[in-house]
Amino acid sequence: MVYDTICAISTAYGEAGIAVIRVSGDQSIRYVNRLFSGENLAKVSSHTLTHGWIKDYRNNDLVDEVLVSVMRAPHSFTSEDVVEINCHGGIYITQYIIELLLETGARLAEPGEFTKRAYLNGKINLTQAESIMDMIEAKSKNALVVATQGLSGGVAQLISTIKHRLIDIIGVIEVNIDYPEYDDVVELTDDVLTPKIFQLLKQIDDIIEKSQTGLIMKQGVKTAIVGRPNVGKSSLLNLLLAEDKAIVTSVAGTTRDLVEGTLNVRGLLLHLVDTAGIHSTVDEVEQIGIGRSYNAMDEADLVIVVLDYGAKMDQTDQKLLDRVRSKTHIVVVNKVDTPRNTKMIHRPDFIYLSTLTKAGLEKLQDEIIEKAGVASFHKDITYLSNTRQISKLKEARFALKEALVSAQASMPVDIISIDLQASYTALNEILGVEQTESVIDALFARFCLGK
Ligand SMILES: Nc1nc2c(ncn2[C@@H]2O[C@H](COP(=O)(O)OP(=O)(O)OP(=O)(O)O)[C@@H](O)[C@H]2O)c(=O)[nH]1
Ligand SMILES: [Mg+2]
Repeated sequence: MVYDTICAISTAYGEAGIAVIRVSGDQSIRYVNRLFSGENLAKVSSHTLTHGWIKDYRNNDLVDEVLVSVMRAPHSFTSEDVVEINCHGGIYITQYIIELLLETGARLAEPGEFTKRAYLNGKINLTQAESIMDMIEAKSKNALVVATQGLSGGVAQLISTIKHRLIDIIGVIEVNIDYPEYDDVVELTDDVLTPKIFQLLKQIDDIIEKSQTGLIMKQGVKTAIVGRPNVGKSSLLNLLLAEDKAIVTSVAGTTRDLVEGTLNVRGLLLHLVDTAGIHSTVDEVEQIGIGRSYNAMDEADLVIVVLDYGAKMDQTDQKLLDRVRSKTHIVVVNKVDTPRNTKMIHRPDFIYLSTLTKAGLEKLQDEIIEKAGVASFHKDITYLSNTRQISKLKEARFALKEALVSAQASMPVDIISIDLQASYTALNEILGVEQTESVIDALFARFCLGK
């Protein structure tokens, strides 16, 4: 299928050394040639860089000195003729060149349209397209690892393996010829279908379970630091961030609003929020701050409750511990460099730490990795980390479970077959094999411009 020719600035908006303007479509070389002064781009070899000038063909004004790369179909990102203009990265220059391209007949690309073309032209499947976005958005090495697995086809391969096993099961029903000895339906469902479906369900369950790790690696963990005033919450935030971000004083009630920061703990992204110390107060400002502390705690994926080694645990500490019991949490007992309060309990699951001497910091980092559920993360495992893909896989699992129930109840095989087909359709949707136009449009609209 031939689409119209699109153009966009592929680099970020703003002033920079260079900017890249990308043009894709069967007219791209002709359109750029119109503004280009230098060698005839229609004659240059594919995948070469040509030096020249962009000229305003309306008045012959020179616009910019550029390097132009030509990548001919089908060996380009979109599978179409692609021309990239490397110009100087000025806001005016780039807008000027885009304006000229639009005048020649190109159309401004929509967000994600280049990647959408790559998908529509069969260059990449949907999981790969989604991975490109994930790569651009990756903020840690492991998030990038997960995304590159998708781009290099690991996720598609994983889904294809499941698809093949499912086809095998559907085949048992469709082509009973392989099992001529089973002229009895009950025997066929009991001996062949049930164990095969069961095995496949186990494999899908495993992928879905691991996808949680993939998701966490991609998105990071929202972590709230809570506790009574003066226990050292802000000191802990500063220690973890290795930066004096929050104000620390010996005055109780120093932090009155949320203080946020993001850090990388052994490849895991932690979105930290330091909160106002929780206690009962009549101060209106503090009350509002404490309300925010509770909200931050409720919204967090992980809560770090800080206690003071030199103080006796009181009702507020106890209330906080009760509140986080059902949440993923870590209890940190801070200020271990000071004398222990005799009433401070010792528990093996508490982390004893000093933000002053940094004693216990490594242990806390270990515990964060453990509690975040990513201790088993391994860069060689393929993780699903895209919520659309995961929800489709869950759909496939649901239909397969229905098929299992039917098989176990020795229902007629055509009933089982309907569920197996539904499962198959959901798997295809992960890869984008059977995808409606509106879903595709919505999906690529999330991309950035010029990608
Ligand atoms: N000795 C010692 N003092 C600490 C330690 N951590 C924090 N402090 C001190 O404890 C006091 C309170 O620290 P902050 O970090 O401001 O405590 P906070 O929990 O944020 O307090 P609020 O914001 O008021 O709720 C400061 O004087 C810190 O220097 C520690 O590990 N050892
Ligand atoms: Mg504080």
